[in-house]
Amino acid sequence: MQRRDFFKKAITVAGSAAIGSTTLEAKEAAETVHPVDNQKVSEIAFPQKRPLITYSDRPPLLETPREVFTTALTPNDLFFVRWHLPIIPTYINLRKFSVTVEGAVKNEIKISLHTLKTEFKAVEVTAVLQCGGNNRTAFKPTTSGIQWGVGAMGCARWKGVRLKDVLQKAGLEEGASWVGFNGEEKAVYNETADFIREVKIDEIHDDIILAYEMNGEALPYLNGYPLRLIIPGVYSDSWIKMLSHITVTKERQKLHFMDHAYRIPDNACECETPDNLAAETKPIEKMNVNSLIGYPQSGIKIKQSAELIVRGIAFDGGHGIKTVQISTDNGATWNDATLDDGSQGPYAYRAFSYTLKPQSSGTLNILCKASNKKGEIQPFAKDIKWNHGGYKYNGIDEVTVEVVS
Ligand SMILES: Nc1nc2c(c(=O)[nH]1)N[C@H]1C(S)=C(S)[C@@H](COP(=O)(O)O)O[C@H]1N2
Ligand SMILES: [Mo]
Repeated sequence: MQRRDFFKKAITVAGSAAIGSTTLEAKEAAETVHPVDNQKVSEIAFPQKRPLITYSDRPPLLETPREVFTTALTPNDLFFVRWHLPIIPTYINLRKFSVTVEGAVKNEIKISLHTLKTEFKAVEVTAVLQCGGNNRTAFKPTTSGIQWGVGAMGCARWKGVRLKDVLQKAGLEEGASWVGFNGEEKAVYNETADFIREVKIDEIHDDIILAYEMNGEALPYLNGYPLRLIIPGVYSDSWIKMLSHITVTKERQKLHFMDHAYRIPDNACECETPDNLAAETKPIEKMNVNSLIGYPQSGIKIKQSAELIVRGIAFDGGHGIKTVQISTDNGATWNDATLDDGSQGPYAYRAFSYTLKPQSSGTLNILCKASNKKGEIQPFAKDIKWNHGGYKYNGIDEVTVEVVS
């Protein structure tokens, strides 16, 4: 891609993301970005990150390259990044930083990071953080939003305190039903909605935590330092980063990012067509079953005489992975891959491997398909149902390599 072109694209995406996902801007982004030539690792690294696939630098939109997905944990410095608003504080004073719990609570409280770490029980959970728009480029026709490839996801071990314990400290008022979460970043224009997401109080469980550590280190700045919400099993749009305000309400608030974004058709197939959009929508919420081949990557050459170890990861919304299967005959027959021991728990990636010996030289397609303990199976890419936001893509993954004798 020409340098000039690249900047033009970067600016268009940045502009649209900065202003928020009004239909017009989102549409503009979809029309201007060409997914294929965007799938390149940048030469520039952001703080605490190695170079990543870069869609915008303001706000930062960084994708993890496919080859990283061969292990159950994703390194912090390769973990993808997504922000909606561009003015992200570059300095957090930990002496002053606190998370405020306000609204329909008995006592409004401000809790410092130090208090969270010393006066609340520390808990840990390993969980996949996946954007609802991960692999959006696979939808045909193109849908609006960031044109992510396969790497708008990652899996980390999160450490922090239970949301439940923090809410209990403030004490809920009678009738309290929703909790809203807001981070420290700001929009360019006052008119732009804050990125606030809400969770239903009766859906809060012990694994929903306010995390201050990721894979044994303080959260990286771009992944929400110093504190973020972790909701295992659901898409990451509500995993608010740089969390500073928790607002309890009795009624649902009217919020742009709850009412207009991150919603899918509220019908049995969760699908629609561009000419006939669904009248009713619902939040995307629980993740469906999914898997990805991290190695080999499409385009590489494999020696026919050598064994090839296919590696990748599989996950779902917490029911647990049952099988990962590999096909080398375009889905006619399937063989079980070997899964890791699953000791990271039901919300984590399961790393898999499968050893194959190419039968002949020429083009070889390798497909991988996961199923979960609830009986859900990934569909073939051609059977994926379309939705206008390009959410929840989970088509069977495929890479194509060249076998040489
Ligand atoms: N404060 C804040 N938190 C946020 C967002 C945001 O824009 N601001 N985006 C959400 C979305 S849509 C995603 S996909 C994840 C991305 O998390 P990551 O940047 O750590 O990968 O953060 C979520 N939390
Ligand atoms: Mo997202």
